[in-house]
Amino acid sequence: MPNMKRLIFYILLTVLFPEAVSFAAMTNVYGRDYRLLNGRWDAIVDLYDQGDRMKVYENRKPEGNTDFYEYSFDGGLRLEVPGDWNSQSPELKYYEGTVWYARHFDADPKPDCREFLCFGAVSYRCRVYLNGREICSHEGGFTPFEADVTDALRKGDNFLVVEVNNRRTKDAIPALAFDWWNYGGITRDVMLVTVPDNYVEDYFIRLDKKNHDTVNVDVRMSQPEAGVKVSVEIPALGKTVSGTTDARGNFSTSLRSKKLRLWAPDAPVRYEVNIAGGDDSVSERIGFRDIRTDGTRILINGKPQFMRCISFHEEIPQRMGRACSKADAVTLLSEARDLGVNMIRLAHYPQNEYIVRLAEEMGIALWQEIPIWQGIDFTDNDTRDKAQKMLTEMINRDKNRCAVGFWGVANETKPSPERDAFLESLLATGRDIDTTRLYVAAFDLVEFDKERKIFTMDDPFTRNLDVVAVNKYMGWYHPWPLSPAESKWEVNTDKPLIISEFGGEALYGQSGSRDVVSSWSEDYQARLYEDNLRMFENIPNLAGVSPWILFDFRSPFRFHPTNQEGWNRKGLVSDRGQRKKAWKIMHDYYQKKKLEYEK
Ligand code: GCB
Repeated sequence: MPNMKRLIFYILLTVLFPEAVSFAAMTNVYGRDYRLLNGRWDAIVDLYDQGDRMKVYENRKPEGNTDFYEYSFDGGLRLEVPGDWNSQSPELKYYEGTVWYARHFDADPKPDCREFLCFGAVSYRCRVYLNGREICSHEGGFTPFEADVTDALRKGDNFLVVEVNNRRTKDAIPALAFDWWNYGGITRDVMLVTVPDNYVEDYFIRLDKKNHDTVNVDVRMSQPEAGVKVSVEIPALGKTVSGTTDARGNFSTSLRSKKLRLWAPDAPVRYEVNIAGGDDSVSERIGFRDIRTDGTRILINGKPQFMRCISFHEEIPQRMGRACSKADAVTLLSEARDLGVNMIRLAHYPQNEYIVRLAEEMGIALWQEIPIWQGIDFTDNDTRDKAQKMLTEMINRDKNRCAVGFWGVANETKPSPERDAFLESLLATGRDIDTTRLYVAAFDLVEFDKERKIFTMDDPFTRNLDVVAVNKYMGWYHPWPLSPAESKWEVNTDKPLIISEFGGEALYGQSGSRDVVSSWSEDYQARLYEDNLRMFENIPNLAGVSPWILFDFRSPFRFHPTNQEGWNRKGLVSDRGQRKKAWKIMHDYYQKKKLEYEK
């Protein structure tokens, strides 16, 4: 379509069908015709934010004898993409501010195709310039976004600049302080993706909630054009369904097969699914599973499950940097699997697709959340809009990943009318897109009721959730009011309850008293685990537990000069990969739970 016609078409599209263009990114970029723009990029560190004034994105070079520019991308710092900048140079370890990234790349745009620049994630906010022109901006450090660069892309050399800024602000998500490292940079893959003019922009393919031999299919083409042929094929089932789009470019249908086998943590079956629409086609492996609650139980495909969970940050401790590759995903997930888990809570933000896809392949269920982590300004409507966008971006990216069983909307928030309205809007946003997962949030409000001698929690918002989760650090932040065996719980007794965090710190190799918290010893941490596991026997609606955390992780919250040195030491595994004593206790507990539920 010539440029003018294309412009009119999109203006009309936006006016007539605003929702048709509201998707942030195309589904399944890794299934497309793409070229990675990873590698070493040139970089300028811009502490005082002067690059904008100098228009560094124009990349000007002196032409006449009187010209000069006080910047150049040539001959300076070079940074690896994907990657955080903090781990790439000692000067940048604590850096929070702006870095300009730049690189050249060659392109050969095809006729009748559209070209997109797709970013897996940039932390935290960015503006993208192609050949001197701003093409998009994005806020949010953990979700993907794309820019249609069909009109900006040149045959031959192109110059791409990304202004990245990771300064913490009150209105950001997360906000001013959080218990993990504020890594900045282009932290995930950058791709140039080529698709036909009218392409399969989005699809949602999942098991029907009632009939477990039926798969529901929604496909949306990028253009609102009726009569475009769409087909969805699952070769292993010998099934194809096809039809044509409606005036909005949508096609919905379902597919039945008595042979359909479901994905479950102990049997991670997935099927190759081919989606074709007009001249476009895209494929990927998709699994089908049902997850629901029944009273206080969580059922996967009708079978009660105890969620043997663990958390990790998207960080490789040995490198003190963000995890960003498939090899990193193997490192993190193989250690999780050895612990005996059937689920991971990806803390505290959407993690990269390598992790999500590999977990699914390995049969590990996932809880994925957005970083609504303490300190969020619930009175700010812009922050709420950002949260809704982040949630939408997360769900859209991973809605075809059956491993994801839980969408988390918040961690450790306190009741207030503003908080309630904010979180309710998130639940509404989520449920509008996806009703095939359980919605959960983690709270730290469980208190000991001295009169009744019982642990309780009063947060009416929890009624809106499918599953309630509680972070409770008995034996660490909270001394025991009673012995663990006497500690009874009465928290949201009508719903499944997950203990989403518990634990305490220990320095690997440090021995000390089993009774003294400040020994920071493996012995005290092991005792704390024994005590907590004992207490869990008194939680009638317990549907899963998740120790905090698998690996020691970098955190500016942790000042202790000898025991912490900038690390949160609650890991079951140290920053060097050594397993602490508590690891074995948790491992044995999970073996026992597995057998109990297999009976
Ligand atoms: C929490 C937070 C988690 C922290 C942890 C801790 O409750 O959810 O992000 O890292 O406590 O170690 O204090």
